[in-house]
Amino acid sequence: MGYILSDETKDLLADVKKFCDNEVKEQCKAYDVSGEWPKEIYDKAVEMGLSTLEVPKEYGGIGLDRISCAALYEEMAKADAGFFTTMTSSNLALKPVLIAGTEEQKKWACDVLLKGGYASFCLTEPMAGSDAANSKTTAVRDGDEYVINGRKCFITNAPVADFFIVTAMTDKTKGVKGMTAFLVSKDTKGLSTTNHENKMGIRTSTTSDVVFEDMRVPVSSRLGEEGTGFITAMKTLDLSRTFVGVGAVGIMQRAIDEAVAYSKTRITFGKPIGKFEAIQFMIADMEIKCETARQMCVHAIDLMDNGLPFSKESAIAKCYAGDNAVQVALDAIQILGGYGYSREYPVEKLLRDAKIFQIYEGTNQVQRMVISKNVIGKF
Ligand code: COS
Repeated sequence: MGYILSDETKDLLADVKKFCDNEVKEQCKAYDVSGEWPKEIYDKAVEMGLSTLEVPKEYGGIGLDRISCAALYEEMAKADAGFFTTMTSSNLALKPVLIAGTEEQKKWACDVLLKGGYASFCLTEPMAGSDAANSKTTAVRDGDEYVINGRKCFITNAPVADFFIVTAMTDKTKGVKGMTAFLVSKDTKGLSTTNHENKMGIRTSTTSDVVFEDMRVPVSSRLGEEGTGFITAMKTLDLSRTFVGVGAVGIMQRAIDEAVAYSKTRITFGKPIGKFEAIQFMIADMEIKCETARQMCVHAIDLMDNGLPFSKESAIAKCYAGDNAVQVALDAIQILGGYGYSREYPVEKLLRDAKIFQIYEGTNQVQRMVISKNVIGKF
């Protein structure tokens, strides 16, 4: 399946596959229609430790290596991309804590997740999406506290999160160097979630705005020094974008599996459509895209694991996988024809789910900015 795994991980993967096949894949169809957050599925997944794969061993987690995480995340996305999004988003929020936090902050955040909690990474604002530096959220120092005011939007897990990573401007005159990150507990006065998004896809994940109204947080909740928030956010996204690519690979693999199964049973002109070269070559092209994307993710992980620069490769993996997930889902719909367009069959959902992979954790236009900056450099 494209990853070289230890026997231990293969066993773990088999357990995750079993869980996804039996408890997620079919069940999520109804939740895709209702848009309801399937708490009972998530309770079981959290119980199994699927939301804390990346919590390091020194903080009580299993600290699974990145390739193993990729294999497991792909399996989750194959079952349901909203499920994958929910499971990976707490790890996204944990990354800035592990990058810039104190020992106390790391221990606290890991404990919250290990006890079954969720977390949200709050960078995006109504006027600061791709232009993340254009943040309007402010944090004003007042003695031993900061007073935070502002609004974040499109925040995954927000309605269920136990802690939030919040970026805010501590000094607007310094541009990106005036942004600071904070680790904020859900119980903090002045914090609320609102405007639950009714999304096109990944409907089993929950997404909302997060609002801060004169929210007071202690100085000890600051992640790193003042002014380091933007760089911490960028480092976080560099790490997480490869896993977004992995999620898109999961969608592609599911699309291929569905298209292959259909092509063996659907009879046209007296034989299964899989016997026609027109279909065989479409499936071959889908496989080329899927396996290429998977290996791009593997390559980015290899660079990370070896302490080499990986920002460009992570962006390439996310961008290529996201763009091709949309195309491969469209191809699966084409192979299923009218049935592919029907909500009774699973492939139209794959297209709706795939679309977000070109948008979240940096649009694919932003990925191209990152890639071109790395290739061309400053001049
Ligand atoms: N790692 C470390 N430092 C980084 C970095 C990275 N990956 N990316 C940028 N920086 C640094 C730069 O080196 C620069 O510092 P210096 O001025 O000291 O050289 C500083 O950060 C500003 O960088 P840059 O000028 O490239 O910033 P821009 O405002 O042009 O923004 C993009 C760059 C577009 C890449 C950034 O805003 C971005 O990623 N936007 C999308 C945000 C996103 O993914 N949102 C989704 C949220 S999660 S769903």
